[in-house]
Amino acid sequence: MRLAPAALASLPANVARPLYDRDAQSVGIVHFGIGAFHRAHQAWYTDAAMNQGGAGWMITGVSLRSPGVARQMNPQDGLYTVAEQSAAGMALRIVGSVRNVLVGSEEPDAVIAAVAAPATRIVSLTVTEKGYCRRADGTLDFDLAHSLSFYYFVTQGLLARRKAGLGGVTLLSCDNLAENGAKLQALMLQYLDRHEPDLVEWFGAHCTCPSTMIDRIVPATTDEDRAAVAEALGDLADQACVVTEPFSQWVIEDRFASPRPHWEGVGAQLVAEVAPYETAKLRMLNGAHSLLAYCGLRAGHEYVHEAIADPALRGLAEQLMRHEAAPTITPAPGQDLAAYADALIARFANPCLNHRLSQIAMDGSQKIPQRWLETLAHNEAQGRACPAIREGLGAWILHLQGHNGTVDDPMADTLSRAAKSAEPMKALFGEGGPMAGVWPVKSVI
Ligand code: CS2
Repeated sequence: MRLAPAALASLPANVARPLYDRDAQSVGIVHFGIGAFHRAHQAWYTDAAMNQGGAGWMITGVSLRSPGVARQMNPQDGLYTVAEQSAAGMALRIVGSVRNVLVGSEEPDAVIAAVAAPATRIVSLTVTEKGYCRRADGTLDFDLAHSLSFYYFVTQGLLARRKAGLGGVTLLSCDNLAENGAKLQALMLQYLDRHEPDLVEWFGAHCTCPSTMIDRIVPATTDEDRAAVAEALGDLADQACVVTEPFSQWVIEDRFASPRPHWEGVGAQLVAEVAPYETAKLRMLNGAHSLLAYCGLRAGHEYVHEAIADPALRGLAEQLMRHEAAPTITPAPGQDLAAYADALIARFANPCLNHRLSQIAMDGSQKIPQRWLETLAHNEAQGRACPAIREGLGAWILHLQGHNGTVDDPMADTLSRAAKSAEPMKALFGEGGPMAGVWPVKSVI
């Protein structure tokens, strides 16, 4: 038996399920990149908002290329389980906010129609750092941003909206980039300027791109996870389940072009200024994650909880968070960076979450600038050294040299070549190097 609407009534009593009539809801959100993170985060908040009575916020998910998630979710009518893992056990909730999943490469017209539908108010994204198709200097790479990118689908959908006399949408980036909203807006404008210059003004007048800080640790789902969830559901298979930690945070700049779900009623923070939260999260959480990933793999560990239990690595993570990243951040009123570091250490130590270091080690070229180089550049300007980040960069170079197996990164070939040269730091970060981008750092070369 497979999870489906008809199975909801017979689930074990401890499994929470949607409290709203799913069939009566229209789709209000089109989401690009419906991976495990979105399912445990934005879709989960949106489901909670509909549980509280909000209406019309079902989600059409889009995978640009891979049919995998569509094959998992569509036969289940979009239903899936969020399993929160902690020492207290597994807390299960069936999320009902996903209506369907479209695959861009298979049904491009349906994706465009979803963006163009009158009820669509929000187009959100978790396409990962590399999905924004940026060059090292931060500008749009037009060769990557082609007809199978979200830029194309969003643009075609917006053209149809304008033609039909409809309003714009809010474009909501939920990826780990600094100032993700402003970046998305700038990149989108570069795309429009090149491909649909007539739409630039309309876009400016009818669409907004708020920034967000998104946080929840969601390891890639494994077959063991699926087996454990199936058992907890009373022998019901769920191909789309996600396993995550109890903690979750979402800080959103309150600058929407159109109505939105009442996310603040279910734990999200709607604020005027996201930057202090986003900066702390990227430089402290993600910065420490990447450090644990490369140094942890070098030391022979497999998971985050193992790396943080290693005293030397824990010391490095503490050094990075408390003494290198925190001094570069101006906290918002009430934001306590020391307490934040304490909480992060405890979250990393969750032994019930098998978060692979190799998952975090992926796509270093896309992550390291906002996680480490920005911190390094700020400290450099103050004449302060960053020994933990230096150590991390050394471990990344080993990784690029093949120490941990195949390098998974869109720039793998160029990076590996530079890392194998006689002076790898110089070859990577020096003038003309692949990492000599928006955050030039001198102290490492
Ligand atoms: C991780 C993040 O994979 C990675 O690079 O650092 O996905 C991290 O788990 C999330 O940002 C936590 O919110």
